[in-house]
Amino acid sequence: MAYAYDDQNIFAKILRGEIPNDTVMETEHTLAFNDIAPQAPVHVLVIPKGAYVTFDHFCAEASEAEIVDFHRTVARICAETGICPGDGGDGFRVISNAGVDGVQEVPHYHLHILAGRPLGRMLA
Ligand code: DGP
Repeated sequence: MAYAYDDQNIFAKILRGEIPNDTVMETEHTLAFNDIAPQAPVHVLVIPKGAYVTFDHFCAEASEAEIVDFHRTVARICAETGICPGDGGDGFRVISNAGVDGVQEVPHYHLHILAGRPLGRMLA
């Protein structure tokens, strides 16, 4: 695996405080903020603070503490937003785009949380 991290990407600038963001939740290893162009009533981006390009890069090289913190943060946001089916919410989708075929726009690993409307069947 050979990933070169571009520290001039937009999310790196957000992490350095060079670009403002609408923060939803922040932890030791993770930042979550609202997407600038929301595709649904709930559209939150969750990013690790570390320099990882894609899902596979993150899972291969991040520490267990970072990986657990990241996913617990995703789950906490879903719970606090009231979208978890197990708590009576209407559900959600989590997506991570990677590379050219995944149409990844920002080369800093991020996960989209989408909810608040019927999202349709999406396999492609
Ligand atoms: P993608 O890399 O294709 O998984 O999607 C990147 C997302 O990032 C896209 O939904 C739009 C969002 N985005 C791009 N620039 C900014 C920004 O400056 N601020 C915020 N909050 N979101 C951004």
